[in-house]
Amino acid sequence: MPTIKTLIQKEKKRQNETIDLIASENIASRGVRDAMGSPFINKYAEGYPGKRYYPGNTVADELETYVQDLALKTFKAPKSMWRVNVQPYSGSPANAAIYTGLLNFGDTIMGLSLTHGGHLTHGHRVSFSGRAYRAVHYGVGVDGHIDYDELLHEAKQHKPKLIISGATAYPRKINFKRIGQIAKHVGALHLADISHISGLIAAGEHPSPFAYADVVMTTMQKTLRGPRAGLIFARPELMEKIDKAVFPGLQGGPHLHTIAATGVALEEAQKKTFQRYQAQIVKNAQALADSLARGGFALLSGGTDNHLILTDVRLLGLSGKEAEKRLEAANIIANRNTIPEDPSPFNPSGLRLGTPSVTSRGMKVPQMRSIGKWMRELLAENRPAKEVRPEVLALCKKFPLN
Ligand code: DSN
Repeated sequence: MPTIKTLIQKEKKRQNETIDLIASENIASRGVRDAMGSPFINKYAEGYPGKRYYPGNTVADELETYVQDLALKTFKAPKSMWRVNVQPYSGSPANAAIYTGLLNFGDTIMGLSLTHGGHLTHGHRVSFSGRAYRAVHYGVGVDGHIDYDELLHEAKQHKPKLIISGATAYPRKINFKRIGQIAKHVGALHLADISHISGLIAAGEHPSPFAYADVVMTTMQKTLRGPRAGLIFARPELMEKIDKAVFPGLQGGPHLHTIAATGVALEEAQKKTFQRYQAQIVKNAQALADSLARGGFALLSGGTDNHLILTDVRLLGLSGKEAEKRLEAANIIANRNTIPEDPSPFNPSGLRLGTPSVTSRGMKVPQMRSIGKWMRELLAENRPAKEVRPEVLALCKKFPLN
């Protein structure tokens, strides 16, 4: 019979002995994890600083205000132009709050299609976002880059109320300026969902959308290396509606312990080491992409500008699922992912690889070359997983989790 304690030990061991290439995952610091277990977990604080529905919230007010300031500072968003809500439980609820706050049910929204690298909450038919709203999509062209001309064409045709930029499986820089201009041109609001690349943006490794968006949303747990949470930034005139949609519209009491952990991650983001970390994430992704391309892998868009790589494994005679399984047998974790030609997300032909987690462990370019070599051996040369696994374990041992 397991106990939670033994399961935690088991999961810790699994993570320590695994190379994690899931692009949305990372390793939260000890400080972030301590804040999650802090006494803030005991407190209810419905409402916002200075306007709570429960007593005993003087420290909670101080906490939430401080974390709001840190969030604005992290993204160099001037207080005169931006407000932030730090209460969303995660990215999907944050997007739900933005839509319900700013739109009416049935309004048209437009986002990157899921099979081209978007997100379920950007209007996919199985998500509330594709059911409560009329969703239209743009995609990537044959070169794997977002087709901005198609985006403009679709936007002119469908006149969406909201255009969403941002992706979960797009390896190139996003031209937020162009999307912002298109949104203005058709009278739409522009929501930049920067969940995947927010750490890179905070460190200047990817252009920022703040000058070109009306609303910016990010999760905290990906490149920002924080807890599972969401942040919504908005122009002051939009924020009141979004605040009301978060609470009392969709959520109850804020998770103050998570807000405290968000604050720890954002304090960490002010440090020089954070800048270096984000730059290394990109260097590592490019080194891994290079090693895979040399080994004959087909990379969507030919490479990467950010933290992730998308590879089409059909040329290796594999499905995404088979590739995922073979890697896992050798303790390398990467998720199967759709690529543009896939008819549905159920049996995709792609594999998504990301470097935030391995970079947090301290791995650099030489280690990326080893990972690229093992992937080649496992997926292209049929080397048995039991031969590769001891080599993977030896590398993991050199780079333990914090
Ligand atoms: N599940 C996240 C990802 O893997 O990109 C998005 O929500």
